Amino acid sequence: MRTVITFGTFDVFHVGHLRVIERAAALGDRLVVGVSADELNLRKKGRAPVFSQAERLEIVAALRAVDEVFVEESLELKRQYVTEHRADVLVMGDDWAGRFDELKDACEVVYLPRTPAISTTALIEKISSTG
Ligand code: C2G
Repeated sequence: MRTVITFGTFDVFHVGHLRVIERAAALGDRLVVGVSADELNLRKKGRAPVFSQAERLEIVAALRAVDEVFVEESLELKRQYVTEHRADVLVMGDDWAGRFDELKDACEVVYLPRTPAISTTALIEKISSTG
């Protein structure tokens, strides 16, 4: 059993999120997803997500590719999450390239290319500029 773990906010869920989750799942037998806490977003990005942590968890948990979800309380707890969930592979989009290389002694670390031309920030801007 090869367990894959990935992390994200997954706010205003879009196809870029879906693709990274599906590609992560394809790298193993079981996919665990850490969904960032509202508090973590406030602290790191200075704003609350559009969708609450409970809503984001519910959406991600409903995906066919996802076996388990949990709340990611801190960016600095990656090693603990990898150990707790017995992850063999950590997957992130390549906007995070190099950022988790220190975990390579605990698991395989893979950065996947992001889906171009789509982001939560761009979607929020697009929606707020129409009408
Ligand atoms: N992503 C992607 N293509 C896009 C947009 C996002 O592949 N066009 C990927 C990101 O690279 C990431 C995942 O989707 O792997 C989730 O993206 P975000 O919700 O923006 O997550 P982020 O706020 O970067 O994660 O420990 C990480 C934290 O949870 C924060």
